[in-house]
Amino acid sequence: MDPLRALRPWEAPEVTSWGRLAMSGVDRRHPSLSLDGDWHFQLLPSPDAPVGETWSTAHVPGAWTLQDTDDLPHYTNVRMPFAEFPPHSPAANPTGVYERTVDVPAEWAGRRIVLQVGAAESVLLVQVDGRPVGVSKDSHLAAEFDLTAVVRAGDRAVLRLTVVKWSDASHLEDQDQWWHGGITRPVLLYATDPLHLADVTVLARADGELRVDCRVRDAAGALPEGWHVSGDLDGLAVAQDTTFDRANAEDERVSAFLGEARLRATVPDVRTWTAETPELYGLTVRLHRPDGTVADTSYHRVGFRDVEIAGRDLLINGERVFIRGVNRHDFHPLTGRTVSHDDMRADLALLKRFGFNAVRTAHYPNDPALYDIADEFGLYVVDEADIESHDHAHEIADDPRYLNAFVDRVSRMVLRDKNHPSVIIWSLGNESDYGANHDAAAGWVRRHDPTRPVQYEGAAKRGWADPDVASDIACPMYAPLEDCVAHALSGKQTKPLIQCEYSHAMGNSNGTLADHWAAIEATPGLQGGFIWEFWDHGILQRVSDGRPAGRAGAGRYSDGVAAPGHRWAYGGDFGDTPHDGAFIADGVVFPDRTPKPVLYEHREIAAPVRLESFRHEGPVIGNHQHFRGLDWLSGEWLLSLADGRTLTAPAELPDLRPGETAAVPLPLDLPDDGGEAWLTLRVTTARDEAWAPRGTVVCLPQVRLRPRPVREAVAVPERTVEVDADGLLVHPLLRSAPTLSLWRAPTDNDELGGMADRWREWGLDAPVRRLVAVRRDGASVGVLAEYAFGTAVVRHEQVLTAVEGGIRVEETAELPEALYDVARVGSVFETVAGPELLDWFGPGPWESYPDRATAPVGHHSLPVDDLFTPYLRPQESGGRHGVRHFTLSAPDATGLAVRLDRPSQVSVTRYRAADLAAAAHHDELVPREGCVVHIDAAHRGLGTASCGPDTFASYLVPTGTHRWGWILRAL
Ligand code: IPT
Repeated sequence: MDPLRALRPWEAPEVTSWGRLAMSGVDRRHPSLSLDGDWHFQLLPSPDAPVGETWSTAHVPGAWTLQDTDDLPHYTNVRMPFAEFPPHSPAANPTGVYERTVDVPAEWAGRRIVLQVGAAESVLLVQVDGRPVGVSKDSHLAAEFDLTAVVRAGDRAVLRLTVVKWSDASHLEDQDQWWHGGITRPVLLYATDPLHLADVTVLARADGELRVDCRVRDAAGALPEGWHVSGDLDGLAVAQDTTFDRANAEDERVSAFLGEARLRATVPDVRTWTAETPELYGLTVRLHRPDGTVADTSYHRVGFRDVEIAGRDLLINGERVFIRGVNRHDFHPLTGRTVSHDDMRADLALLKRFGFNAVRTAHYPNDPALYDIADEFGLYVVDEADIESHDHAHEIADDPRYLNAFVDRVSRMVLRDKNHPSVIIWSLGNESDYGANHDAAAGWVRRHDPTRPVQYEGAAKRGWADPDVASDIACPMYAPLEDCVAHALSGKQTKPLIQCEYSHAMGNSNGTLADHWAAIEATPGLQGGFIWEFWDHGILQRVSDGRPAGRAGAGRYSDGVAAPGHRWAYGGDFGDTPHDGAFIADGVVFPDRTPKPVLYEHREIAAPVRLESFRHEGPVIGNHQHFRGLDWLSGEWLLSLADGRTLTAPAELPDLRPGETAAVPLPLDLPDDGGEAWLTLRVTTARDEAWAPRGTVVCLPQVRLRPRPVREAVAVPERTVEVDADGLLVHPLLRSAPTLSLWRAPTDNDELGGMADRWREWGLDAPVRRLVAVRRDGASVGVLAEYAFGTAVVRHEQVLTAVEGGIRVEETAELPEALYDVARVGSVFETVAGPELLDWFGPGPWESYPDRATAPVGHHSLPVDDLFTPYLRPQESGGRHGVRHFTLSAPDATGLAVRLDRPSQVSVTRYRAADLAAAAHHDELVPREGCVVHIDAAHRGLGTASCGPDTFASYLVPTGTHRWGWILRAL
């Protein structure tokens, strides 16, 4: 047994590391010797098991749970996957032994040689040539070890990294995500001069003041007399601050073992950094030997900006900004927590394109690349420490054995990330109750970095305005909007109110997002929040053997859908128990980063340019940004008329400062005919941005120019309508006649919010129809039916009238009080096979529901198969809100046209609600040949009840009489 394992550090919470170097703000990832690639690998059943003779291979970086081992991914949310209480871990404890040889470059002779392991979960033990070197915990931050004494330049060394999956630290890493094991970020070696920069702290203020504090050490011992530092900021020389040196010398504060020096400069006419204007300067810090030669350098991209809280406002450079944020995990459907630089860039570019300006690194420090990219693209970051003790939160928050771990995890994050302008707030972690261990960590941060606020939801929970808790921000999760507004209006608010999590994106969700933002923008004291969350964490799984596809799965998905023979796995799909099912699929993007409809909704809600109104002199444009004008944008007018025409003209965007509005001339004439009319301003990027090519849509603000005429005149009766013995419409275009529907395939919100259970109890999913009477009256047939839903009965009447070219359907349904909250009231029918394309006039083109309906009204066209959104667990999907009329056509232009009396919720898919409700994954669904069409008089909002508030009362389906009418014609 090796000595490190004999010490059993995996059950010693007070041991956070041994032999590990201090974290610092000097980024050593480049240049370096990469040790990524295939390593010899063994997976032991426990850390006590002997290492055997037989080795396989494992790729580094990468979790072993996704690399053909028998230890598969396991998903739990709150509960721990094992029964042992903290600080204990189970006896069956997968332990990976990674081994490889390393040729230490000969030119490193005389240099200080350091090993960096980017991330390992949850305990890392390091040996070189059998000698113990170090131990580390804290699964989402790098660990560095000084190997100078144990390797020789020019020689070969055997490096062994042992990773123990379960430990005392697992109880601190109980985040809502898959459990994995292994080395998940890059491993590398680097070398420095013995005289080196141990830490660099950059402070760059919006007034152009630059201060760079350097800590210097010499591995040889005492620092040589005469060392000094210098800096260069984009060609501007940055000098060492002699006042600082004198004060240090007079105070005798520093010894010969710790050097401290400060660089200072004032940048004239500084270009400040904000999320809208991510201006960066390149700073090189040089450490010189007494003879002036350079011993070490550190490169930083510097953003000049201020963060402060004034009263109840969070200010960036003195401006109260809205925080349009999302929570982001490090995730990839093939590699788990290992995310490449390119993938991270694509993540953040997507967020920028959809109007986000902030990321919370839920719930641990993300890969270091994320912060570089956030600096570059312009995103505010709430940087969160790797602490979530959800299942045993109360016990751990005050457990002194874990005190060290709390301070260690928070302080190491701050030390690593403090030089990033994007980081504006430190978060102490997530869902870990609130105890003395948090206060200790907060105390460390406040002393080390007084330039940024600290937040922690568990502390804020004790009182949003409480000055004594470790949170400068009131950062609740899933607080009802009315509570937030009431707090802001109470006169008692003392802190900015920014929800750390809101609007839970599980399945077909995020209802009322626009209502939230209307309130936030209208209520001083409310500043925004972070949507939960970015990713659906579906792991690509082979259906044949149930194993993760791993890196071999590359390319086996597109447009959010797994290729045949594959599916997106969620909790339970790997035989993992206990598990929390599809709760892991709750993001605004699919596992392959395909945007869900809510992203388009968000883009419009976050629009930097808006159409405020239309006056007789023309549309009024407003600049809703905080820091910049509109010169980075181009515009185009689209005038959509109900008669099918869309007129276009280039738009000149006015020169507006933030907050300003101006009326502009409209270079288009509104025709007298054409009915309802909508004016859209199509806003795109005017030039290439780091996150989007020129021409990328930024937003589509819209105003209505002319309302809808009251109702289209009914055409003359010309013949009779045919119904069968059950009173059901017989029509050559329909495979099944329109019948009453009160049900939808439950969304995740419907399921977890309890509505779906109630609907099943009421029998909404299995109505029993009874024909009551058929009455003929000239060209009309009146059909009265009763639908029994358990004990409740709904009377449904259809009056079918032959009109020119088709049939007019007028429907009435009387919903009794007993059915006080149903999914929908409307008709459902199925077409014959053939139609493949939906053309419609209404909001679009993306999916919309009554409480998620910001899409602009216009003429839209999509293949039927693309209307459906493949939410991971099949559920209600594909709806289009406010549809006025539509056609469903086959390639030969045959098909049907429907004109609705009122703008209505419509959906066209290949699935009956029951088909969707019966499936757990998409590979189980069999598309129908025809189209399943729903036309709803009323449709329930989506809300966010899977975690948080349900939709508002105004989006529920009322009881009483519902009337709707439509005309069906052949094309
Ligand atoms: C909250 C968690 O912070 C987050 O990790 C995630 O689990 C989210 O909810 C739901 O998906 S905690 C919840 C119990 C309120």
